[in-house]
Amino acid sequence: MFKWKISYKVFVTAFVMLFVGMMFSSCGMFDKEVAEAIETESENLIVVGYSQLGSESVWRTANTNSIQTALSKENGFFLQFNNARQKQENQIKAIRSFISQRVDYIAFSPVTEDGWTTVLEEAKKAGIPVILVDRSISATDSSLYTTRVGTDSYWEGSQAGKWLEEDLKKKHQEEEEINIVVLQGTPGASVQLGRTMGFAEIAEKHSNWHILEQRNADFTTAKGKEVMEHFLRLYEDIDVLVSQNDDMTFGAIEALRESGREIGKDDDIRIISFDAGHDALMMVRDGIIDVDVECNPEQGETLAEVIRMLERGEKVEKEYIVEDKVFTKENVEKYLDGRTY
Ligand code: GZL
Repeated sequence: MFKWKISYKVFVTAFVMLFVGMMFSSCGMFDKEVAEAIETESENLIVVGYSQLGSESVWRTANTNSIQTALSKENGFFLQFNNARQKQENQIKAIRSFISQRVDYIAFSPVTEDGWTTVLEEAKKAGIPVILVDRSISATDSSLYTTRVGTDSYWEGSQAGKWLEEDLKKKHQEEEEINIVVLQGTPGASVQLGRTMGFAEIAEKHSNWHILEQRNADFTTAKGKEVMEHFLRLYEDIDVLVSQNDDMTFGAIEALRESGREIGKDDDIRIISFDAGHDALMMVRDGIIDVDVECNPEQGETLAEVIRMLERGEKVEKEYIVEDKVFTKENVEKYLDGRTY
């Protein structure tokens, strides 16, 4: 059966020309140049519908900036950008609207890893390639997306565990009882599951490590402070805080300070954070955060390059992992100046 697949550009141009024509034809002023300008405007650009999961953290802002900068008109893209405000149903609505607009590509950062099969099957049926950015999905049918550009959250979690092993060894504390609390990110988010599992699998190797509680703090500073206050009320002796992003870490530090806990001294609570944004790295330099495992938000360039490869008909990998580092007081100084987020 012949499949109608008019591209976004043709669809928009036809609609706009009709609208503009109706506007001007009534007064005989239909301007051919206007229509041609509009057609030119969308004609030579790659149209990308992007659903961003929200704006919950410093990291997300940097990630959004990176995507909007890379997918600019000057770089050959026409970007339809939607902020889902942390709601999966908003992302699904946005993806459906991109499908009806017949964009050339759909890209999105899935707020949680489940619940995408139906809408991605609709995109597949419409013949629109889908690219995951940042987080991943649990869909068993990997043909539902072309590729993912992001980071390895399991690796990040295990780096945190390995740092704690080394730090305890360095301070001859590997035999001591270690009480740990964990501030987790959004429930069901692939990054939260990966970091949790990566750290837990290291912790399981040490019978003297005790994860007292892991609790969701939504990747936000406010929630991070609230949950840390809860931990401080419940647990007398906390040796390590694992906080799955810098924003929650900032909230936890506020709670610790308000509770009178001394932080930044050698025998204080160890603070392990993730993302490694500039402000958090200043705290690493000052000994307040002990280690910060980077999660590079600057994924826009890689996304743009992958789309260009697809445009040229080239084969792409199933995954593009952007490089992460682990920052401690010993190595952070030399990275502080050059950072862009
Ligand atoms: C990481 C990203 C996470 C960051 C948080 O891949 O999805 O979401 O760690 C952000 O800061 O909110």
